[in-house]
Amino acid sequence: MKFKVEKMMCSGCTSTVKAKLEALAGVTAVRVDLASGTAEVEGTIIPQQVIDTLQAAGYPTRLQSA
Ligand SMILES: [Cu+2]
Repeated sequence: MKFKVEKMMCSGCTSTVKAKLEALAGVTAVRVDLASGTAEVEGTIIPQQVIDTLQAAGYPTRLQSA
């Protein structure tokens, strides 16, 4: 599934986002793209969990495509 992640400004942000997502149970792969402000997540996880995790880290997030 793909998410739109707001407020990622630098490679430090993308590293943080990637690490937060990789730490979630059920996630098998994460790709974060700074230019488009998106994160792709593979695995068995509910979208709201991704949204809540990134929101808590300071990055407003919404589901872009399932
Ligand atoms: Cu940053």
